[in-house]
Amino acid sequence: MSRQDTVADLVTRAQDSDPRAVARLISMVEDASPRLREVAAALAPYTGRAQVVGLTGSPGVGKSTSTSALVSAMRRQGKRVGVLAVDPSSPFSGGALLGDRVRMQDHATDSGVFIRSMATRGHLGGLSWATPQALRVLDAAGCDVVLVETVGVGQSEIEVVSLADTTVVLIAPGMGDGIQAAKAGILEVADILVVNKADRDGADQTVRELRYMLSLGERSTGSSWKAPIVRTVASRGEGIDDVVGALDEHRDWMSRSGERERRRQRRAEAEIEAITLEQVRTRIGDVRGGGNLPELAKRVVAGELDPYAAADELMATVSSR
Ligand SMILES: Nc1nc2c(ncn2[C@@H]2O[C@H](COP(=O)(O)OP(=O)(O)OP(=O)(O)O)[C@@H](O)[C@H]2O)c(=O)[nH]1
Ligand SMILES: [Mg+2]
Repeated sequence: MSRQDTVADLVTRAQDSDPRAVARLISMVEDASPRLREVAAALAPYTGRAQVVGLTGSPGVGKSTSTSALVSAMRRQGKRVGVLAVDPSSPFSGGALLGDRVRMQDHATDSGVFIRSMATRGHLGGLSWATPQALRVLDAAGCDVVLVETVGVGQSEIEVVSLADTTVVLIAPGMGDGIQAAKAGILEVADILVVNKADRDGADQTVRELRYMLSLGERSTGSSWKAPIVRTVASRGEGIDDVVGALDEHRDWMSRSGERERRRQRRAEAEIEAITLEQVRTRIGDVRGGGNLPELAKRVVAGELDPYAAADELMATVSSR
């Protein structure tokens, strides 16, 4: 693949499911290549088709195993599937992480599956910036479903929710995981709850706890969607068809109820906001290197100007560029 490939060529080839073109486009958006804008513009007409499914849950709960099993089940239905494994703690990117590579190797030679790991550490705003662009690439490449796996570390769970049409929260029996999830507000964002490792003791208890806690929450949400609780043994593929069924039901409900449009509208708003903030930061950075920031600061120190008024002046310079 030469550097001279035009963006339009890459997009055409991605649509013909050329994995190298897909990988190249994702790298371009991830590295904020100078051609990022061109890529975004070229992708825009082909996006909006894929169902974006976020999978989240504590480390080791079985997200990658479940993702891999879901890919197999969806491939049997003839769907094209994209997988984005987002690791907010890792600086490594590009190839799959070792463990995931092992779990995903069944799909490595399948031309209907695109798998990509992304590291978001060091990205300003974490998931909010690079991941939606990678999603657009997979969407434009004709994926029917894109599965986004994120390790559950606080904020990233909430971020994956804002990306997804459907959010799946995985919980393992015991360890008070269900209660922890309720405390962290994660149950509220779950469209589908999966109790994985149902081969372990305590699965019934966890399902009961979750059902009870969901019933408490139902009164306040007012939504006509009631999050189902599905039991799985992902490592043996058990219950995976039930998850696929729940995903299909949720997708249908989303389009019927208008919730899909509402979520996508919010998602686009958040995306525009993130890009704008990034641009403002960059321009303020430019201002720092020779603009009027030092002068404004002097006047604040001297008591001639309050910091809010100074910020207004700085914003005026930034936005007039
Ligand atoms: N007993 C049992 N083990 C499982 C099941 N599903 C996954 N595992 C095992 O649990 C371990 C962790 O699974 P992963 O799929 O890597 O979990 P993960 O949530 O992706 O982990 P991180 O990405 O590190 O957060 C692996 O050893 C799996 O084989 C299950 O249903 N039952
Ligand atoms: Mg994993």
